[in-house]
Amino acid sequence: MKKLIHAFLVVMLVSIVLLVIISKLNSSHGYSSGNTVTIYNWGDYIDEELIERFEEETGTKVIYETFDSNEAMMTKIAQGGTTYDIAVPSEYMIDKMREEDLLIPLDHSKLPNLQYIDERFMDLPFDPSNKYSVPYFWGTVGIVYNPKLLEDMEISSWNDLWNPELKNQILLIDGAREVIGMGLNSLGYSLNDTNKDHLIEAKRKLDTLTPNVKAIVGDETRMLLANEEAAIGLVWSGDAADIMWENEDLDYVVPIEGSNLWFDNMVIPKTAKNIEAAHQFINFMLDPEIAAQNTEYVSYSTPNKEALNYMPEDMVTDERFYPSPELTEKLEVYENLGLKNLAYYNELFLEFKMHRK
Ligand code: SPD
Repeated sequence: MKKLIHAFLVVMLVSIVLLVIISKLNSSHGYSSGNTVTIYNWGDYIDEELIERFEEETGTKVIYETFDSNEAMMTKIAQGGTTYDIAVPSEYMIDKMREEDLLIPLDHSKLPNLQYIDERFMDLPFDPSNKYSVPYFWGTVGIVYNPKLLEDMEISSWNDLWNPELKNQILLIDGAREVIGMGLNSLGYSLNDTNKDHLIEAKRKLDTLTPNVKAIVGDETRMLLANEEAAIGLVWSGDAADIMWENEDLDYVVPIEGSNLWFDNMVIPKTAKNIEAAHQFINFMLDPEIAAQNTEYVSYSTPNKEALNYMPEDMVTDERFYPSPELTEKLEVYENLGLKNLAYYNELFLEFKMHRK
């Protein structure tokens, strides 16, 4: 028995020594569970050099993961089992996450750089007083097109996409709200319509677009359009800006019937383990010079009005990506339509995708 106790004590001692060595090794690299921050963001939505800079400046290691839709992001966070300290949902999803008690209120005293955000992007209906969220990027949904491939075809309306000459030429965002929204807008209905007859009508109309749809894709859209493998894309404005930077022949238009104005904001989900570092990272991204560098890299529109002073003139005066308040007022922001309606949008979108096969 004595031998057994002795062996047990030796094993315990060795384990403790090993644990101390491992934790010392981790902290000598500057990392321990206390100084990591885990970020969950859209794909291609940050200049990775800034992640390194944040790590160097603060000694906090960044773990970075990406998602490609609001729905996928929310499902993962709601399921639990993750330790995201920051996520970047769009407006309607922020409202939904708040409703489902998935967000932690922000401590504004730790976000002094919030002063640089343009008032137009603060205190919006999906998050009054910015209790839970801080603006990251904003933009529109529209059509990027290649006039060279389209000869003289005019593209200014959603309905132009139904032209039979566009067979197999269109790429669509893999997003239920964007695609069903396009169907609704093309019929003159609101992007937040919940009338079942209107939604079915929009889905039927979308089914007739099928011959023109080459693919429903995510971040690959940019490469396919820039390489002229398709002539048209339903895209978020920042992707259009990026594609047009790669291929100057392309252009971007927000259709005459109207479209979506969206806001992606940083939030701290309930899954957060390092709330202090989350605030630090958010404040870092709000610094005007950092925000300017990130904007130039990502190509989306920044809500940081001070950052505009650090950016190239031609970028900030391009009305296609910094539309006037008069134009943005005519666009619609997605509303949180509630669980049942959002599920119905998803169901119709899935049926539309199946219809293509
Ligand atoms: N590649 C980054 C894409 C981010 C776009 N977010 C837009 C969401 C609009 N609801």
